[in-house]
Amino acid sequence: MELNEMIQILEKIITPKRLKHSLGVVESAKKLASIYKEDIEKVEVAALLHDCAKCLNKEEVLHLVRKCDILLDDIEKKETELAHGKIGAYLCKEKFGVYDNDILSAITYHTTGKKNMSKLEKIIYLADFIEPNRNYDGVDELRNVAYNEGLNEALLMAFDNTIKYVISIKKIIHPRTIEARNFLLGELN
Ligand code: DGI
Ligand code: FE
Ligand code: FE
Ligand code: FE
Repeated sequence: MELNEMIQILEKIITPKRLKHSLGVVESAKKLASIYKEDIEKVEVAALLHDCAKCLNKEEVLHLVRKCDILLDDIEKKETELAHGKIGAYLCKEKFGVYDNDILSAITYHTTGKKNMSKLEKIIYLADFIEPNRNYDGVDELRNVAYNEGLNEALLMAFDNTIKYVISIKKIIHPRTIEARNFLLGELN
């Protein structure tokens, strides 16, 4: 399927704002892919589709999970926001004809990260944080590190930001987020 056709389907299932964000992620992810030598076509598809399940509500998520044998852990069932990666990977196959396991994994883990991430997974995780429409304290520094210092250095900052944010709103930190950060510290030294 061509990217334009994917965009036409996305327009029906996510909001205009979410589509704008997704196109921003495509832009940032392509930039990272050219710096860090990753397959541009995989990066484009993963970035464009990463949030395809973001606009489903909790009922829709739980309905799909029951109907389609999608396995969520207890935390993902409780905080369904954390499930939009797994659901998104399912929709990639069902609605977009995307079966590439590298792409599906990058989408599955784009919210929590995981230990031992591939380059594609790291690029999608980071591009989600630094795309041009994002605006939060520290975003310019994160962009600078991502584009000029290294994927792992930027990724550690992104995990630290996320973990602090999740603590500040008193929500459960998914163990994958912690494992991702701890594993990364090993890769950095
Ligand atoms: O879908 P996006 O908004 O573009 O970005 P995302 O998929 O990275 O989701 C970000 C949200 O996920 C953000 O509100 C923080 C939340 N999040 C990330 N890791 C965790 C988490 N929320 C909880 N409760 N626990 C986590 O470990
Ligand atoms: Fe997301
Ligand atoms: Fe993210
Ligand atoms: Fe996103």
